[in-house]
Amino acid sequence: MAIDHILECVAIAEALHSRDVSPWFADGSNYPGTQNIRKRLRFFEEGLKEIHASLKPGQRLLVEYKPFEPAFYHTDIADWGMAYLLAKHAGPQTLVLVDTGHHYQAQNIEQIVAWLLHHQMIGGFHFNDRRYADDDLTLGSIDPYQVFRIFHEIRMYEWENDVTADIAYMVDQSHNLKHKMEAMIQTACTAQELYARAALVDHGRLAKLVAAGVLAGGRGTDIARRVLDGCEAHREGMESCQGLARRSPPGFPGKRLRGARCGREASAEPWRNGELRLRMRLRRGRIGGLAWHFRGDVLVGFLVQLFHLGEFLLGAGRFVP
Ligand SMILES: [Mn+2]
Repeated sequence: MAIDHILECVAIAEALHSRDVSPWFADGSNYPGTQNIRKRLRFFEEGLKEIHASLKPGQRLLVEYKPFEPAFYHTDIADWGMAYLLAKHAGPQTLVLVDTGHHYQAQNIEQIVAWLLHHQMIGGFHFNDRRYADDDLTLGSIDPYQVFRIFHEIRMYEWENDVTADIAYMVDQSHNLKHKMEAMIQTACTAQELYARAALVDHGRLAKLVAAGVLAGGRGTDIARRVLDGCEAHREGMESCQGLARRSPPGFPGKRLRGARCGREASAEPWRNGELRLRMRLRRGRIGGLAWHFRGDVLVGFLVQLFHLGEFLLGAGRFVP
């Protein structure tokens, strides 16, 4: 019956000009000894072979794996290796599908992707994000770097081999707390952004750095130096401003703390003195004949405190019985 159903899916896919058929095999068992694992494996091998025989030229059958759920003792296709072997056994139009939520904690998904790329056995993705199990959360909401690393492996493979990997990028999410359209737009935008980031990597330069063995230490050192440079510039800037403040005539803070001067002195790199300028800039004006001035940071601090006070009052009103 299950095979008949998939054969019907293959026919429908052909009628709809859908190249890929991606069945979800939610099969397994919940207790040891209740099923013959090897017998089920043979059923799977025979079934997939039969389905492969029904594929039209150009159609692809994608085999998805998952370690647990809905079965909690064993699933028939529990990991990428099992999916790979089944796909190889079924025939050349069968490939592996990677659902990013179908892995154990801390599993190196990009390594799996790299292996499947190497063997030209990756057919597609089901994108989603996860924290505990197959949470089906919005892509990149928990670990955007994971998605970047996957895209990086793909782009690296394409650069090295001068090909475009024929991968079906699909989304497999289930949103219970978010509007589904909102979640889908977030996922599509996140995927595009992270793919663009991976596409920006200079693979030629990266390969040279890897070959020279300077990447692991060099990158960290460079970042550490930049951070220290920034701290140093900030410290110098603050000292020069304090010095100006001490030298200026009393009674006129507007002149005493003119931020532009401090900004220029610390502006070896623009990003270094952003905070400095915010803190030290003065604005002066005249209302009804009264001279007034304020410091930007004092105003911002006041507004933040006001916000917290409001938050506190609202919270107190809501939660105190
Ligand atoms: Mn899936």
